[in-house]
Amino acid sequence: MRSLPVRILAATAVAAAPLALPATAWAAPSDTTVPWTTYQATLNPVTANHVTGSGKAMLQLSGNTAKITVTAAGLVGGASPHAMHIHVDGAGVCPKPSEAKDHNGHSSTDVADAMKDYGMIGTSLTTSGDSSAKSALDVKRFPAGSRINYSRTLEVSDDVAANLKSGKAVLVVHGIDYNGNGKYDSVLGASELDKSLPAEATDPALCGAFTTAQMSSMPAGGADTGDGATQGRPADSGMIAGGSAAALIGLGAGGYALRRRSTATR
Ligand SMILES: [Cu+2]
Repeated sequence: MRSLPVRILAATAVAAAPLALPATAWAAPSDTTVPWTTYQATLNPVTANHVTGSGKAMLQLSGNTAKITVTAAGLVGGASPHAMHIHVDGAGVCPKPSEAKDHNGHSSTDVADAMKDYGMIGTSLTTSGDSSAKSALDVKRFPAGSRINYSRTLEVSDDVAANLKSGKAVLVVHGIDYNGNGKYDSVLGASELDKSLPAEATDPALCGAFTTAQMSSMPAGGADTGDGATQGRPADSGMIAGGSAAALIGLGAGGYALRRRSTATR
């Protein structure tokens, strides 16, 4: 008579075990229901636009949620804003120097020239608020200055997610200094996107196509952890990133010193 309840209890315990035992592990499956995929892009200068800077981007995607970091150096400094977008639905490549056209008497590449290469704006990498194509040129909500250290988690459209997966997503940082006078002016005329802006403010400066990173999962610490696959050392410090960039573009010691000084005053 007494053994029956014991057996029932035992059976109950066994049945409950698969649910009860991995209690601490239950959090993990819900996190990985939609696994994170990591994409990275090396940002190269659009040389036709007299750009010498460089940078890199990393993006972790799960469903439509994207954690993205962008680091760059060697851009137009001061208060000059740099619109940044994920471009989609093009050929998934960056414009070549040979594709430059005449703009106001100067050979350069504007946004329209590069459209067939990297496509339309899919996501605006704003610092706050809306991040759709509607904010493409809302220059007050983009990073400004010669160096970019951007990090944000945002929602991307189905189209952007699909373009990332198919290798057609391209990161573009805009804003150039074609005539080297340290600011945006109308040397190349007005922007074809917004006549109230000089073309220098919207022409592409840095460009890189996203590719799937050579890693199965992100290490703890997330997107700001260096992956070792890009130039130089992990760029968790702006100075290190700047050093790599300066080395990449062959800046002399004088140029680097200048950059460090201007960074210190920001
Ligand atoms: Cu863009």
